[in-house]
Amino acid sequence: MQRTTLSLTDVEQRARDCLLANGCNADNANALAATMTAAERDGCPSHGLFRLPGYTASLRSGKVDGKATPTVGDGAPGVVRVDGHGGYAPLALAKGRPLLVERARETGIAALALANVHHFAALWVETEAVVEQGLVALAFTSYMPSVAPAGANKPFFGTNPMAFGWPRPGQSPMVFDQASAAMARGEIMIAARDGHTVPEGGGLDSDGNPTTDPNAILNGGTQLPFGGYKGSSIAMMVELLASGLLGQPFSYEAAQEDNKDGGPPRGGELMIALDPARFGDAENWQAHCEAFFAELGGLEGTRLPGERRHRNRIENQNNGVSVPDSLLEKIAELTAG
Ligand code: NDP
Ligand code: PYC
Repeated sequence: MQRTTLSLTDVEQRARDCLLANGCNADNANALAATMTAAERDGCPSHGLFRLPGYTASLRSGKVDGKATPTVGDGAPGVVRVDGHGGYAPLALAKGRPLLVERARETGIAALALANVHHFAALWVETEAVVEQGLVALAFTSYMPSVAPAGANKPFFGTNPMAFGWPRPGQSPMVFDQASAAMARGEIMIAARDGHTVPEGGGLDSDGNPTTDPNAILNGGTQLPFGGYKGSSIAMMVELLASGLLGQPFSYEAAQEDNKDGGPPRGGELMIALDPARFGDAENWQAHCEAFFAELGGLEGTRLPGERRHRNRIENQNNGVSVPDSLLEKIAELTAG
């Protein structure tokens, strides 16, 4: 596959230009372009420019309002509610984050309840933004039916990621971010695009047989949860927290209302932020937890989640990122109209 190396500035500019040409206002285009660029920067291409054709499709079909202005309100002293008014999640997150952080510092724990948003991104982006303010953070969002619950062979749960972040003042925070599927759907789509197989355990074909063929999983088959019934329960928890709790569509309902344009469905996202100085070890939590990370890191073969990303970040900020030419051509076409 032919590829071209782009600076991160160039990545962000191409994303922004394409979104502006297809109906986003500047606020939404900037927030989405920054989110995709962060993914490219950290070596997570399945949630980088790869998502731009889907975002564009959802603007062109009118499913998503690229000019939406999210509004921030109170659900309770510790619950910040943001209505995305049918726009994309990144701008709604940016609008709600300052109050989430303020409330978590005031009360020790606060939640951000995002409604009426379209989420198509990696969750670590918003999780890290809260953790960088010195808070512990969790994030959950649902998707559209992609994953068979334990015991079933048809998709019902979304790929339903959850992220968890821990602040490490003075150094990169620890953030893990994982689908409750064995693999994110984006990774399976990239394997299909590039003609690769996927690891065993990723999915079933349309007859319910295990397969490593990404096309068989994507076209009539199903993805599987990670770790069997344990991942299945996590996927169910994410549906309940990100959809049921917030009055937003479950994955199966999101699919029923979706126009199948290839862009993100409407749904919700829950973030929870905790102030680590308010739970019993105000003086020593940081040193105590750093000692824990040191013990963990001392075991041969281990690394912390997020370390790969932070290594990529340094490398890619200096040297740029390599993007398939076929994707760049598609983006140029979409930008031209
Ligand atoms: P991965 O399985 O690639 O990675 C999951 C986590 O495990 C990462 O935090 C990763 O850190 C960490 N990790 C990987 N290997 C190790 C290791 N050897 N030791 C310690 N930690 C490790 O991610 P997924 O395929 O599950 O998900 C990819 C992305 O897809 C996520 O960003 C997710 O938010 C996104 N997604 C979004 C959805 C949406 O609806 N918006 C739906 C589903 C997924 P590191 O990055 O440093 O490797
Ligand atoms: O990779 O599973 C995925 C995904 C769904 C929505 C955004 N990413």
